[in-house]
Amino acid sequence: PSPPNMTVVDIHTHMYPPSYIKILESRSSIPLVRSFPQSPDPRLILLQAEVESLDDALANKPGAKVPGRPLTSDYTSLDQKVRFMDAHRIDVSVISLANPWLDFLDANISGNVGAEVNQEFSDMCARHPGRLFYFGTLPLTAPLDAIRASIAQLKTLKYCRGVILGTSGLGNGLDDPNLLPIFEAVAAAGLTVFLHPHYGLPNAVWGPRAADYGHVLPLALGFPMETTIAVTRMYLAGVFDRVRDLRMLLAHSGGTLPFLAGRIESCILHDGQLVAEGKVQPGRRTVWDVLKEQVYLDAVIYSEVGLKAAIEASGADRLMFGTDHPFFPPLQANEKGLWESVSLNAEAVTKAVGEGSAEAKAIMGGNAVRILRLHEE
Ligand code: 5CU
Repeated sequence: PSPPNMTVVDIHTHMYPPSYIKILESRSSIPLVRSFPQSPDPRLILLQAEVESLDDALANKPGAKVPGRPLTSDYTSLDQKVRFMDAHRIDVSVISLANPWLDFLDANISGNVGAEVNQEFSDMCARHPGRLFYFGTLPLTAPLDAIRASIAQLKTLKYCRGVILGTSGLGNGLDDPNLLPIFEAVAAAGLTVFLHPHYGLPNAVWGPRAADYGHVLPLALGFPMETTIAVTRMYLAGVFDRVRDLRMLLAHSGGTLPFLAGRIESCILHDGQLVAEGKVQPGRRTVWDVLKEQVYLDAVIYSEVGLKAAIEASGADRLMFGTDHPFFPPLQANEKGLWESVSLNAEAVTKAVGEGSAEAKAIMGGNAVRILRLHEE
């Protein structure tokens, strides 16, 4: 158990259920799972930035690096998830399918796969009542009716508290007007959107020496910029005003949104086109307003500097602790099975708001219990 008077909730923690792994094993383009003689575990290859190393390894190119990341039982086993929670004194986890969700599935199968995956998550939560909740997954490549049916299914599933969403939407991003009915239906169902990156930035941005830098550039910079751009596009398209009940939890403390909100606002105020079109009226809701009214941020930023910006932007009552388990495992196992990626995030909370403070308790779990209604079964 966590320290007295403190419930620890992890709202950013992923799994790939067995049926999903089977799909990845059957694929020949990313995302896929493949075994290589150089690696004891199968490899999970997800990102566009990993395609070159995948091709080199498949072609047995001399000096080719083993691509992707090891697919350990941490990604697939519920028992392992609960062991991880116990080792890190996490009382409750809100689990979600990891990227790239159902984004790559053909329209004719994604509705059924989505229904199966969402039911698997529900069944996993039912095995640990009160300790596990989840964010479901929408079959966004399926026809609109199937997406609506999925939202209706998720609304009835006892442990579901929201939907995890990437930035591609129906294929044209989250400012796509065709996505508005989906956002409206999700909001009306009382489901929080957990916005998570996957696509990063185009590979060319990382330059010709990208292979020398491992996964650092796409993960540390590409992921947060992707989130920042997606939410800014939504803001500029007026999505938050059109769907006032929409609540979005942004991964990685909102990417760089808390840091860049002032610059976004200034660019809006100084944009001749927007001003001429009457889009910059006095009394309009600013990015700052949306951050405080419709956005929640996770606390997965690994440093008190980023966390303080998130607190300034959205408020300590809108931040929620997360781990990003099972990504970022320790490279060398330690005897207690503790993960540095977890302690960095927990320490950032302590350093930002003080150990044992009311804000620390809220960020570590109280906010999640209130916002995601985790006291209700
Ligand atoms: O290490 C990675 O690639 C990832 C990923 O794909 N998704 C995620 O949530 N965290 C890290």
